[in-house]
Parts: sequence; C-alpha cells; structure tokens
Amino acid sequence: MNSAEDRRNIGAGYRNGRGGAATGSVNKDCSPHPSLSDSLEGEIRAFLTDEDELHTYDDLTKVNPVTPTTVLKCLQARYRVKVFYTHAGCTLVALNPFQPIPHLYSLDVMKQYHCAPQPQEFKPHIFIVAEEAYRNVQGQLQPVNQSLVVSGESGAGKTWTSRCLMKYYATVAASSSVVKSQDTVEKIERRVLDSNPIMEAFGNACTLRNNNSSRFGKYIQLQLDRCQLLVGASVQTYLLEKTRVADQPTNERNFHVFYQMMKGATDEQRKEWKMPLGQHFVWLPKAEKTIEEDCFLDTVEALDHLGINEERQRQIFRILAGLLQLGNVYFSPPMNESQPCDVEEHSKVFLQRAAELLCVPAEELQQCFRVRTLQAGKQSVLKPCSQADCGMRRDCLAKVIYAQLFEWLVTFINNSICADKSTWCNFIGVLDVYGFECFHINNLEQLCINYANEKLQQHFVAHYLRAQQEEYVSEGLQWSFVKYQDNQSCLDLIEGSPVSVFSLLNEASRLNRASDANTFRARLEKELRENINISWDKFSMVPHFTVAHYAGKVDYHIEGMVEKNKDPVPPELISLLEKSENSLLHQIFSEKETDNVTSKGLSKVTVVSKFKNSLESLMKILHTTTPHYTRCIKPNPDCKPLTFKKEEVIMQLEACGIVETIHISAAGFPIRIPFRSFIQRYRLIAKHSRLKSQSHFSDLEADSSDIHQQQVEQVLEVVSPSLCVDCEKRSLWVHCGKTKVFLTQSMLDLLEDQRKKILSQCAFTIQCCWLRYQ
Ligand code: AD9
Ligand code: MG
Repeated sequence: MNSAEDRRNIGAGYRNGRGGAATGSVNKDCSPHPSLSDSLEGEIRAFLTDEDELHTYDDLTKVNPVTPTTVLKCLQARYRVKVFYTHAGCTLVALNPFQPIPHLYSLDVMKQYHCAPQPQEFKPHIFIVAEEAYRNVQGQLQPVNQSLVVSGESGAGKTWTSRCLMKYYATVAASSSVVKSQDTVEKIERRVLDSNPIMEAFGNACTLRNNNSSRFGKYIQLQLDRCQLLVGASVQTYLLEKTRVADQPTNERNFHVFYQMMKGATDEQRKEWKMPLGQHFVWLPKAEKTIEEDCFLDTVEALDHLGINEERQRQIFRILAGLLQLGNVYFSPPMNESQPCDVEEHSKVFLQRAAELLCVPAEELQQCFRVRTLQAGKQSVLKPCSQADCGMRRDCLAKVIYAQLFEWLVTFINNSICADKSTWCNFIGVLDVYGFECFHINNLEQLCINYANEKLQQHFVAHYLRAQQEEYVSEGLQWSFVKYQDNQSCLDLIEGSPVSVFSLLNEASRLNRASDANTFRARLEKELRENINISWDKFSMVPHFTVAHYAGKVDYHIEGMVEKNKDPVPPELISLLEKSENSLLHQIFSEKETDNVTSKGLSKVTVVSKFKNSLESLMKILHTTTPHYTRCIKPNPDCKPLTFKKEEVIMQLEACGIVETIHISAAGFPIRIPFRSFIQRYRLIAKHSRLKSQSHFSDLEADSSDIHQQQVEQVLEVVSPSLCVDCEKRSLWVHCGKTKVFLTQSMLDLLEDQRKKILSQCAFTIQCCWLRYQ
C-alpha cells in the first residue's frame, strides 16, 4: 500500500458512526503511538484492521480503512460465520441467509432485546432497530412517531424483515385490546399480522428474482396507545403491478392467489369456479411449480380473522375465477373490416363461464370487447375493434377488476384493523417498497420505482446530515453546513416544474391521439437537454432516454410509455361492471368514482401524477417521524443458502447508498478525534518543534478541556502556522469541540505527513548513532 493511501486510511477509525456497537473495536487500533522509536511500518499497521478480525466488526464505519473493498470483505467475513446483521453508522445492513435461522428470531431473543437496559450493546439485529424505535416513541417528553424504512433489491429480504418487525411489536407491545368480528372476538395483534398473508396472496408473485416478490409497495402504521400498546394499524399501498394479471413475464407467475385457488379448491369450489382438475389457463403459467406461498387455507383463515364473511369471500373468489376464464378468450379476425371480430370457437365456452362468474350478460361482455362506442356530438357511433384491440380490451377489463378488488381489500383491511383515533396517540411506520430497478428493458414502472428510491435517498441524506449536524451542535461547533451535492437535480429532471419527464409525459398523455415514441423522445431532448442527468445514445435505433440516478444509469424505453401513463379504461367496460349482479363487483364499480376510472372511462389522473401524489403524502409523513434505515442485501442472485457473491453485493452496496453514506461523511469533518487521543498521537510534532526552538510544550496529563485545547493549538501551530492566524481559513480545516477535534481529510494528511517526517528523522538519527557507536 502506498503512503498516500495509508494516510487516507488513518482517520477512519475515528469516523463518525454508531457508538458502542463494535465488538472488534477499532479504538484499540487507534491507540496512541507508544514511543518515538517504534518503526514506521508497525505504526501504520496498527491503524489498519486485521483481516482475520474482520468478522468481529459490528459497525462498517469502524472498519479501517472504510472503503467499498473493506466494507465488502467485512460483510463477507461475517456472512461466512453466519452473522447476518451489521451496523453501518445510522443504518443496519441485513444480509439474507436464504435459509431459516429460527433461533435468531425466537420469542426469547425478542425478550432479550426488549428487556435489555442497552440493547445496542448486543449483537446487531433487526430487533435493535425495532427496540430503538419503540423506546424513541416512549422515551420522549413529547413522543415522536417513528419510521422504519426497509430497502433493498428484489429478494433481498424487505418483506421478510417487515414481517419480522411487525411480529416483534405484536409480541412486545401486545395489548389486551380485542375487536368483534361477526361472532368471534379477535385480538388486534392477530388481525394486524393476518393482513400480511392476505396482501401477499393478492399482491405477491413468483418472479425470476424472488419466489415471493411483492408487486406493490406498502407503508404500515402500527398504532400505539399511551401505554405503548399496539391497538391498531393502517396500511397504505403503492403502485400494484396490475399488468401481471393479464401478462406474466417469461418464466414468471401470476399473483399467488390464483395458484392457491387452483391447488386448494374443494370439489365443490372447483365446480362453482368452473375450474375442473387439469384445466389449462393461459394466465396461469408455471402452474406445476408449487411454492411455500401456495397455501389457500392460510389466505382463507386470514380473511376469516379479518372479518370478511363467507358470502363476501365467495364473491371474491368467483371474480378471480372469472378473470382466469377471461384469459382463455381469444378473437379471430373478421371476414371484412367493417365487421367486428368473432370470439374464437373454442374460446366461447370460456367467455360464457367468465360472464357467469362475473355475473354479467355474456352477449354484452362479448360486445364490449368487439365494438367501441364513439361519441359524435349527441350521437353514438359503433366501431368494430381490431383483433389486437379486442385482446387489449379483454386485458384491460382483467386489470381494472383486479386493481379495484385489491384496493377494496386494502380498504377492508384498514377498516378492520385501524383503531379509533381517540385510542391511539403514536405510531411506528414500516415501509417496504420496491428497491432500485435496472432491467434489460425498463419502462414506466421502473421509472416510478426508481423515482421513489430517489425520493427516499434524498430523505436519507437529509436525515444523515442532520444527525451529523446535531453532533456538531452538541460539541459546541459554530459551523454552517457544507452543502452536499445531493440528488435534487435528478429529482428535478423527473418530477420538477415547469418541465420534467413527468410533465412532458402528462402533456403527451393529454393529447387525444396515438402517441409516437420518436416524437416523444424528440420532445424530451428539446426540453430537457440542459439537465445533466439525462442523455441519449445517438446511435440507438430504439427510442429511449438514460437517467443518471444516484444508484447508477438506467435506460428507459419510450415505446408504450405514454399509453401506460394514460391507463385508459373503455367506458363500455365500466358500464358493464356497474350492472354486475355480483354485489361486490357492483359495489366496487358503482359506489365510488375511482381515481383513474370515471363512468366515462377516461383517465382523470395519469399514473405518474397519482404515484407522485401518493409518494408526496408518504414523504410528508416520513418527514414528521424519526427514521431508522435497514438496507437488505441479497448475497447471490440464485437465492442459494449461505452463498456470498462479491460482485452482487458490491453493486447493491452502491445502489442502496452504503458507499454513498461513506462519501457523505467526507463532506463535513469526517475525522473526529477525542482530545486525549489527538494529543497522544501528535504531541511529538509540537515537542519536536519546541526542542528545536528550545521552548516548552505544556505536556500536562490533565483532564481539563482547556489544557487539551491548548495542546491541540500548539500542534496545529507547528503544522500550519498560517491557519492559526487566519480564523476563517482555519474554520474550513479544523474545529475544536468540547471533547473532540474535528478534521478534514486534508488536515489529517498534513498532520500525518509531519508526523511521519519526524519519525523518519528520528529513525535516521538513531541509525547514525548506532553506526557511530559500533
Ligand atoms: V421483493 O422486492 O418483494 O421481490 P423482498 O421483499 O426484498 O423482495 P423477501 O423479503 O421476499 O424479499 O425475501 C426473499 C426470501 O428470502 C424470503 O422468501 C425468505 O425465503 C428469504 N429470507 C429473507 N430474509 C430472511 C431471513 N432473515 N432469514 C431467513 C430470509 N430467510
Ligand atoms: Mg417484498
């Protein structure tokens, strides 16, 4: 290692991080230099982390040096010895073991963390985060709501962690509170936990990345009463991937609930749902694959617990069965263009079954797919749909029904678990949202997801910097913050006004004509070319744009983006559903005018506007809470137990901002050295200079902060005399707090240079004396 790098690394042991969590404490590595005769090499080594000890480091910010490589090595060493949690300053890093580790989450372990006077002294664990949040609510004079933000890529363990957090609170904050549902009396914590299997059955699916991938984001608020007992909860969901119901990516599956029905139905239900054994459904790919989540009884039991009665459940499952039948309906082109398409002969039976299950007239259902009603003044004109349009209208019907059914379920769950406002006073929110996504082909969904991640990253940065600033204040530093180059310009690009990707998308969506990808690309380039976060590959044949996100560059394909943003629903479909004799379907489509579906079928609010609004509400809530961050990491792409792939992990560390956190810490005074340690290490600089000038260094062993400050000043005077006379310049390099010296990396380099020079001079003198003596 070269000396410049050595120097850069030296201060890392003092970096700002979580206090008291490291078992392999680097402070011992930062012990003072014992005597002038120590060899320089030994001196440097003393500051670096011993690789054999890496697994003992409970906090990544204390690994020395803090670089992506050492951070990675530390995590790998810990994973090897089955330690899955590690602090990274104010963040917890959770590595997915991909195998059950029951003893890690047992009731006893929960109690241990809950009852410990200082849980932080135990090994890092998600329960530390949970307990910290719980005590934060409790311990304040003015209680403060808390948010637990769980992030990471698909399959990293966000949902697993969120469930774990909910179980923790359902255990340690269990109340005797009960709710009456039908003829049973349920404990509230049971209901809150039962919301999970329902939302996962309807909102999760088996994908290439994760057998139980959440296809929506969620923020659940656990409501606590004055005694800190759990008395209720409420759930907010974000951006359900409804396209999956009618279009499953290659080698992926539809939502779990369909497979649960197929596998778990009784003979009677099969008959009712028109799902004979062995029936092939186009929208149920990979039906032969069985996964843990395919348990129909678990879902039914949870629906029972939440108070969804048998009749309602029957209606729900009949609707779902109707959708599966729809997927088998195909259309054949007409003999001549003026005629509507026909339903293919072998599909007719499925259309008939779908109509029966959705409780709508089969003839009208068929007509809705085949014919479009155009309004020309007061007159309605019927226009036959093309074969492709018929298919699109069929898919659209399935998507709108599924999305509205999901929303109805979430509302029902909320009504069932939400406590009366008068009974709760604080909440702990758990946020489980999709991580940053960069696929081979990215479209509107990825743009929204990555935009959400930009928002969360901005929130994280602001919080992290605030935590730093608080330390400056407690140390009595008068210092205004160096502005950190944050991701605002990327957010401006995506959502800003007057022009941004979202505003241009909305503008194109409002135009009542088919959108052309190349025209939209040209418009983007014309309006946004000044923004440094957007670029285009001039030689690409595919209309696209590239956004430089904080986590990396992502290429977005434009084809279909405007149409997805409009998300139009033909009005005929809505009118048909309003007429359904399935009272649930009827209720969903007639009672409320949903955000995106009016009775005229036109989109009122575009997808990005709706998403932006819901995200803004979320951010408002997050800003009023104390956040706690958990970054889940997927150690290998194949979900193999206990397998650690370095390339995978480093990419995620970068994408989820761990490396960024380290960079941010370099924006202020990243090196904080307690006075005593500073003097012990650098007093030789002052002593050496005084020796030369034959003046005196106040080498007093004292606890007084004044004397310490004096000694620090004496050292600084030697290293850079000019700094001591120019206060303004000095304040950019170094500050003395009440107990610590705060340094920039450059100042530390200067000190280390000076120190090394003196040490080598001494070594040379000793060598000369030795030779002379011989
Ligand atoms: V996605 O963005 O919804 O596709 P998540 O939510 O990040 O993704 P999930 O929580 O579903 O991932 O975890 C994936 C799988 O990893 C789980 O189904 C578990 O089998 C496994 N897992 C995750 N965390 C743990 C753990 N702490 N212990 C054991 C775990 N297994
Ligand atoms: Mg998930």
